[in-house]
Amino acid sequence: MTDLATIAEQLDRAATSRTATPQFGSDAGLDVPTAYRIQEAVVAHRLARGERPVGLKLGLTSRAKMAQMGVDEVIWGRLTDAMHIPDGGTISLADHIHPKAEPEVAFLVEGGAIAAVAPAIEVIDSRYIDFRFTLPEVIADNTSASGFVIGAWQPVPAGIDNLGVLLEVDGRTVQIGSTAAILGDPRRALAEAVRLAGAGGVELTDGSVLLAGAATAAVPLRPGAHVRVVVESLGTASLKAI
Ligand code: OOG
Repeated sequence: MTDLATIAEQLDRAATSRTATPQFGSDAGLDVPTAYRIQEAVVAHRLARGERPVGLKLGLTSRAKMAQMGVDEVIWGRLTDAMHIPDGGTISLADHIHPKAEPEVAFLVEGGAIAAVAPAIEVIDSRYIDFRFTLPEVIADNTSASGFVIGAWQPVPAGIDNLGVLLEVDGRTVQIGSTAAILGDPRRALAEAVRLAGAGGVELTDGSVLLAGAATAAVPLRPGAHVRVVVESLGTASLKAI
């Protein structure tokens, strides 16, 4: 059984040195509750460097993502201010290991309810070699969280359970999906996040952002790629990889 702090340090070092780490394997004896404690310790390294918590993300909320990653349980991770990329902004590939983009819907949480919604892009960057991990391993790695772009916040429309979602790279559509892929209706994401994170003693305070999980599989970011997410009725969010 490897010590929690050692695993957390190894994952933090992989992120800061942009060098993927091997999986910990079954000898590490990781289970899900332990993995969330490691995640907390991994994020504590970021907070110690001055980052601020700004919200939570869900992962593997769609069949497409579960199938892509071979893991079939909803997971959650922590977002910090340093992960925020302005809409239309750039990300430097040199600051990442092997980043991928996925189309999402973001919620602004106030008073325990969804106050606004926005189209979003999540940048995931597994700290494990080849983006391969077990369920506890990806949880320990803060569910691959690396960056996020949020488009313009919108008032909550009457229905967001079946909006078309496109992921475009350089103007070409590379993934097509629907918000229905996100737990059947992305609004469920709030209840799931409250339940899952609450079990870990973490709350969505006023002003928190919640990323509801990808609607389609993720696509690798290549140098110069211009990525745009279009969510029907909500608008767009974009970034450029340099
Ligand atoms: C895990 C994180 C997946 C999502 O939205 O499904 C995720 C991964 O695929 O590396 O964030």
